[in-house]
Amino acid sequence: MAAPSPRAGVTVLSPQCCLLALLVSQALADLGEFSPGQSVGSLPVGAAAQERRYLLYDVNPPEGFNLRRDVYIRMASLLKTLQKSEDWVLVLPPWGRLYHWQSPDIHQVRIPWAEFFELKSLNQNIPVIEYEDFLAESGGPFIEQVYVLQGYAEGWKEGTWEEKVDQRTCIDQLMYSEDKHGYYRGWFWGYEETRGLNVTCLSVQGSASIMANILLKNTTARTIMLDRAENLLHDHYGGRDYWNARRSMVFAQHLRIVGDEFRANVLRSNDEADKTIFVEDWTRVKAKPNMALGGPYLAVHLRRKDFIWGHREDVPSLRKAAEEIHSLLKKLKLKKVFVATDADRGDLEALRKLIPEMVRFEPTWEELEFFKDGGIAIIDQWICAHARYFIGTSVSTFSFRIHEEREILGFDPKTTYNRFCGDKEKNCEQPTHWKIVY
Ligand SMILES: Nc1nc2c(ncn2[C@@H]2O[C@H](COP(=O)(O)OP(=O)(O)O)[C@@H](O)[C@H]2O)c(=O)[nH]1
Ligand SMILES: [Mg+2]
Repeated sequence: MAAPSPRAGVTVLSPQCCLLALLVSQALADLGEFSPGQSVGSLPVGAAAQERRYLLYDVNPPEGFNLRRDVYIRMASLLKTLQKSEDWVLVLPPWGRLYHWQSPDIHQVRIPWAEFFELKSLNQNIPVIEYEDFLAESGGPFIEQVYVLQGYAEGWKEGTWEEKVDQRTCIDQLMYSEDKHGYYRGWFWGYEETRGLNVTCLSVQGSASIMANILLKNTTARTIMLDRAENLLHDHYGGRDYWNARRSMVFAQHLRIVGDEFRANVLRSNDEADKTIFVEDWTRVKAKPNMALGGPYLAVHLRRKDFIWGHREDVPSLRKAAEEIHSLLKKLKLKKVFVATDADRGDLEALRKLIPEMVRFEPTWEELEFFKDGGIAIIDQWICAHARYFIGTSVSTFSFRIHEEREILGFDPKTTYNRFCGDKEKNCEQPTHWKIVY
C-alpha cells in the first residue's frame, strides 16, 4: 500500500491537513540540531520536562532474527540506564523484510512483537510498546532524531580500548534521503509514512549504555531512533541484566501451544514427565541445576544455506551430521530425532535418506501463513529446547538462543552446549556454557 505523499496532503486543502502542517512546522522550528555541548540545563523551560521519551532502534538489514533478539537485550540495558534519570520507553521495531523469511506469498512485514513474544513478560523487565502504539501515543509518524551508529573510520589503536561516542561524518552512504520538505525518508519497518526530522551519524565504540549521556544531555528530542544499533556492545554479556532481559523474552503463548502439541503427539513429550514445567511469570522462575530431564528425543539444529555456501570448515556435511546423530541416538538410548533446519529441498531429501527416522515440524500452508517464518523458527526452537539432548551448529545465533532457552529450563549443561564438528575440523571447540545470573 502506498502512503499518501506529504505533497498530496498539502494540495488537498482540508482544515485538518493545514492544522497538521502548521503543527509540524512548529515542531520543526522547536527542534535543535545535535550539538555536543548542549546540555539539558540550557534548554528552554518545558522542553526537558518529565515527559515520556521514546527510544526506537533498528539493526543492519542483512542480520537475521536471532542476532536481532540479541540486540534487543543490548537496548534493554540502555533503557534501564536511561530510566534511572528519566521516563523512557523502548519502541519495539516491527519485524519484517528479513533475508531468511523467504516463504512465498506471505506478507512478512510490519509484524508486531506480540506475534512472537509475550509483551507482558517483556514489560516485566523494561517498559516497551509496539510501534503502532508509539504512533498513537506520540501523535504522528515522525521521529525527531535518527542517529545512525557506525564505527570509527580510523579503527582503534592497539592496546588503547576506550569507550567513546563522537559525531562524525557518515562513513557509508546514508540510507536516508531528504525529501522536498526536508524530511528524511528511509526504511522505517515498512511504515512508509514515517519520516525522520534529523539524521546524524555517530561513531561509537563501547557498550550500549555509552549512549545514555548523549540521549539525556545532548538532545531534547523526545523520539529518538538508533539505527544500526548492533554497533553497540552488551553492557555486560551474561550478567544479571543480560539474563533478566533474556528471560523476559518469553515466546508467545500460541507458538508454545503448537510446539507443546507437537511434543505430545509426535514425540511423547510433556512437561510433567520431562520435568520442564513452564511458569508464566519469569520473574518467579529460578531453575535448580540439572532439574530438567527433557523429552525422549534427540534434537538437532542443522544450519545450512549461507552457512555452507562459504564452505565453512566448522559446518559438517550431511553425511557426517547423520553419522553423529546415529552415534548419539545409540549412546543416549533414544529412538527419535527431531531435526530443525533451514536446509533446501535437495538437502532435505538427502537427509531423509540418511536419517529415515527423522522427525520435523512441517507446517501446513495455513499454519505457515498464520505463524510466518519467524513463528515456525520459534516452534522449532521450542521443541529443540525441550529435548533430552541438543546438538547445534557452530556459531549459529539460532543455536545459541536454544542454549539459553535450555539454560532457563534448567538442563544439565552437558546436554545443551554441543555442536556438530566439520568433516575435517581439527580443533572442534564446543560452545561456552553461560550460566544464568538471577
Ligand atoms: N524454522 C527454522 N528456520 C531456521 C532454522 N535455521 C535457520 N532458520 C532460518 O534462518 C534464519 C537464520 O538466521 P539467524 O536467526 O540470524 O541465525 P544464524 O544466522 O544461524 O546465526 C533464522 O532466523 C530462520 O529464519 C531452523 O532450524 N528452523
Ligand atoms: Mg544470521
